Amino acid sequence: MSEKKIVKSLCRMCDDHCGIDCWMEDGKVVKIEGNKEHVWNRGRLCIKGSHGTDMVYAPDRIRKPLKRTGQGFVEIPLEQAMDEIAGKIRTIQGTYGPQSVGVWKGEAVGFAQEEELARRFIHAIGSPNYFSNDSACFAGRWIGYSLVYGRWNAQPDFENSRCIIIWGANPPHAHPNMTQQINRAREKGASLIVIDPRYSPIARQADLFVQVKPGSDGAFAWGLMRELIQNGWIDHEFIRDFTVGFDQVKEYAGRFTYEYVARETGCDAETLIRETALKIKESMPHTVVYVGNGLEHHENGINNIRACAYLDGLIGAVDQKGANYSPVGFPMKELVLYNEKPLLELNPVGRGRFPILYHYRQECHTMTLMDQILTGKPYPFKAMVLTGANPAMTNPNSSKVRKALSALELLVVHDLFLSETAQLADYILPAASYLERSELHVHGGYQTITLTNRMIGPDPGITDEYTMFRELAVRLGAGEYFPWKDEDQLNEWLISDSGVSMDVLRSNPSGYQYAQKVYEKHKIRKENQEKPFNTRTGKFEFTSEILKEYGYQELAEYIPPKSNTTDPARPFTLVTGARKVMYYHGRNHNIPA
Ligand SMILES: Nc1nc2c(c(=O)[nH]1)N[C@H]1C(S)=C(S)[C@@H](COP(=O)(O)OP(=O)(O)OC[C@H]3O[C@@H](n4cnc5c(=O)[nH]c(N)nc54)[C@H](O)[C@@H]3O)O[C@H]1N2
Ligand SMILES: Nc1nc2c(c(=O)[nH]1)N[C@H]1C(S)=C(S)[C@@H](COP(=O)(O)OP(=O)(O)OC[C@H]3O[C@@H](n4cnc5c(=O)[nH]c(N)nc54)[C@H](O)[C@@H]3O)O[C@H]1N2
Ligand code: SF4
Ligand SMILES: [Mo]
Repeated sequence: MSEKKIVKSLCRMCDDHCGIDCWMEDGKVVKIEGNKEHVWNRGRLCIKGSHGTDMVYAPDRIRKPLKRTGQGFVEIPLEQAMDEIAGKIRTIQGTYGPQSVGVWKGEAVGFAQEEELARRFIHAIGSPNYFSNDSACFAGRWIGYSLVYGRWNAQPDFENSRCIIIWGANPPHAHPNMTQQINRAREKGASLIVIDPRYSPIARQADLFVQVKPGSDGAFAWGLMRELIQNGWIDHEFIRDFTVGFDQVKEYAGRFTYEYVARETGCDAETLIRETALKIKESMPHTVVYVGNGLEHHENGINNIRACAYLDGLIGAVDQKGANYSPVGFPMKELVLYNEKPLLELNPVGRGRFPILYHYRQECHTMTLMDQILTGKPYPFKAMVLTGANPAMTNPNSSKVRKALSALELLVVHDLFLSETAQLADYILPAASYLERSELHVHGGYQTITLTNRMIGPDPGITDEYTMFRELAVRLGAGEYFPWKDEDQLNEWLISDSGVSMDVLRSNPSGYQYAQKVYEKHKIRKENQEKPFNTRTGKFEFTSEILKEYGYQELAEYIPPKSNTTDPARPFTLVTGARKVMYYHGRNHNIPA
């Protein structure tokens, strides 16, 4: 008789982590449905999620380690692959120095412990060179907001919002759950303003569509600030008690007249700034300003994002109901080794050129890496272990990326498929899919933690993220940093200071809410004589001393983008991104459905 059951877990076909019910029959997942009890997606799935089995059981999935030879790739046993890779890393580090090796985690294995494992591994073996997809993604937004807020973790509280500003994002294709939250707020009467060069799917639903030229968002944000300040539609109390640099903001905003903003953005600035400001005023402070990928993919992106972040402070929409809310984090133990082994003397790649990226994210710069590999300057870079990423497709200037990755003495790729990047590898290690791993995930906005379920495999030869790094670290003499037998033991250690046990997590497969929502925590911290914000001044920083120290402007200066030209021979600007719901960057193109 065949055994049938439903196992709960989280979808990982994208970073949204929807709750799923996996229908199992004889040890195989036969169907995936939405988990109605999970607070995040409440039973809904997108087309990627409901077709997860098509990826996990795809006929072209790599199931055995592959080694490049004169005759192409050949299958080898896992032990042999690990031994050979570790041997090569040891030789390369011996010849060129410990920093000649790096690790790269991609979007498929981002956040929480998987990202930290990559950081831990590379520091454990003596190199500071951690790279990720975030150089071309979230790092820009994270730094922009962190410069203003301190270490930023805010979540948009769309559902309680009265006014939603979607700025360079397209949730219907990129974030289905966010879209549902926006829809629920709209049903309760919230207004929606969309700022985008493109008449996007979300723009079609908006009350107000602000069509700006690419990269000119800073001008619109500053124009909006001028309008709010001139009308007095600002939160004087928040500004007085919790911010630094308001006088400079007021002065600088004065330059952003309707005429100037209209010229920069190409939109009817007077009407659109007035109408947007009015909607903000009517809903203050329950306004969410949500910034997406559209801003970080342009020149001066961080300052344009900072200007958007300023709006939160001006109108007091900080850690507020219906605004950007800063959840209480789950007290997970840290895997990173930045205190123990910072390795700054080894000159992390790109830190000299992009010191703020390193200062805020302890992350190296992927685009600079390509030049360093090709020139050997300032020092030789020879080996990379890459997991869950496909930079030959997703990093800018792909022909240069391919050239650089091909020039490495050792490229190891941990993936499910023979991606464009894996095709350049010396070794391909087959990776466990999300149904073959067990991890901890926090849904910040709901302050809920979920333990995912390893419900199948993995087959011998396939490794999960922890095992892959552990096997290499042990062979490289860094086993002391990977003492846990497997990812289950690791998970147990990660939550061991939290007061929440594995039993609690196992008995709450639809997520365990570890904290209640509390708004305006900066006020509570102030009363307790603690720093209200995690910035150097303890305030919401319109101006940044740290930037000044690194030789940058302390205010979020607007610099007109070079793409913004009046040259009639160059009337268009290329913007990329614009996701489709069924694809995920380079993924899913091999799935017929
Ligand atoms: N289905 C699917 N979902 C995904 C992904 C995927 O590949 N597929 N990727 C995931 C990842 S890693 C990320 S980071 C998120 C990204 O998700 P979002 O942040 O929502 O980004 P996009 O969907 O690319 O939408 C960006 C919007 O910005 C606009 N834009 C471009 N340039 C500018 C500009 O200068 N100013 C303004 N205001 N707008 C501009 C584009 O026209 C586009 O409508 O999506 C995630 N979700
Ligand atoms: N032109 C342009 N380029 C962009 C963007 C854009 O908008 N326009 N967006 C940028 C953004 S926001 C991002 S985040 C990056 C993303 O760039 P990448 O991080 O390179 O993301 P993916 O293309 O999704 O590559 C993920 C790889 O992981 C593999 N994979 C899938 N599941 C697993 C797993 O469970 N384990 C492991 N180990 N591997 C797995 C997949 O097969 C795939 O080869 O792209 C950036 N590049
Ligand atoms: S949005 Fe789709 S792909 Fe992303 S976690 Fe949810 S179901 Fe999976
Ligand atoms: Mo991204």
